[in-house]
Amino acid sequence: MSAPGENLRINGDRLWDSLMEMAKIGPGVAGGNNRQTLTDEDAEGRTLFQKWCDAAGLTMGVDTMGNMFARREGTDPDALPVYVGSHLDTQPTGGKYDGVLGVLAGLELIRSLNDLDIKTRHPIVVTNWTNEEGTRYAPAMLASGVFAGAHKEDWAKAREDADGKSFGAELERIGWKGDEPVGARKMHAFFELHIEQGPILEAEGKDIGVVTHGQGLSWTQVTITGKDSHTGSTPMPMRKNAGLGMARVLEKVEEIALSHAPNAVGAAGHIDIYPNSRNVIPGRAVFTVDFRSPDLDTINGMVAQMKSAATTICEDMGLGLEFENVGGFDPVTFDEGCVTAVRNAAERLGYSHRNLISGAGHDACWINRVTPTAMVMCPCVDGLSHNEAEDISKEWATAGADVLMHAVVETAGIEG
Ligand code: HGY
Ligand code: MN
Ligand code: MN
Repeated sequence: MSAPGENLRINGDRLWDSLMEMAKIGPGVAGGNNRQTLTDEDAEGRTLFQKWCDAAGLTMGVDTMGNMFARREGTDPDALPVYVGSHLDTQPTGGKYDGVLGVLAGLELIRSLNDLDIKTRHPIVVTNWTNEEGTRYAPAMLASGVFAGAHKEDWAKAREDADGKSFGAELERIGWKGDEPVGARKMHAFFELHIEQGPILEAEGKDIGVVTHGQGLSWTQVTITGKDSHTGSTPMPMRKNAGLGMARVLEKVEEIALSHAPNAVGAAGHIDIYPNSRNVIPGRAVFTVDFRSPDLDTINGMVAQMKSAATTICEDMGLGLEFENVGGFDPVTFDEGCVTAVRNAAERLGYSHRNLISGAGHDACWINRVTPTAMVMCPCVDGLSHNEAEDISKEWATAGADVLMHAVVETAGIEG
């Protein structure tokens, strides 16, 4: 495969302007974004992305899960396309760059190829995967998971949000249900640029993360039931306090994760308590335990330990207990050839780099099941993400997009 010209660089100012333009859609309350999947804000962001793709001469396809595919023709129309992209949906208190950088850097490399009138043999397709975050609709990476055959489409479309609105109904409502059968597209390779969402690259002064692996994750939804009763008049020994039961289980989650340090993490980010009234003993607690590790046995071991501890706690307290698996995927080893293309690109461009295991899950983790896949990462300030204060520099974004372009173009093959 021919390597692209040394002078091939993206337009960092134009990329940054596009990031700032997209960040205006679904603003948060502290400088970040709240552009949750299948909301009107998500629809607005999709429309802006579609407008930019039209202006770049791309042909847009949308599948029945709302995944967007913007195609730039190659010189060989029969060659399978090289895909590049990430997600435009955000956390409720999300940053401006998580996911968005990967989609808009994919668009920027197309814009730069257009500027330089560079053709590639394989077509290139820029992708926006629906519902990567998994906040409104669990699990995370839902639509890329359906695309990769990890989830059934009907099951995914039946997922409901906290207000009982289904994924399928909301996708129709915002007008982004496409007609392409999900998963029908075949790929030559897939590359995703993403902020690290951790502290390593910044701490080591590295420009680029060459992502060799991704942690696996398990999401177990735990429901503890006790008895609503008066916080004043109910004697302590008579209480069935589901909130207290949850607190004891969450202490155990922390202990279990720390017992598998340094390659394991655990917490509960989603917690609902009922009836959540100041003077009522909580009768029900529903929370999702998020365990992660690069090692599958460690993940499964932590889940088993948590279930055993929760069972003992609830038996001792006379509380009801239910478990439901609401998401997960195995640890990922990315494709050697694609990882090498990323590493070669960083070397060629003179960017400092190091191998990295992704702590967060990404659409690339599922797409790696159906095509050779790799990720490029750039640093983020203090490693902070899933927080409105998430921040990166234009230089980091530009370096990541330059490496993404070289890896994609090298894989797609420059023509003429
Ligand atoms: O949960 C994750 O790792 C991703 O940010 N959705
Ligand atoms: Mn993301
Ligand atoms: Mn995220």
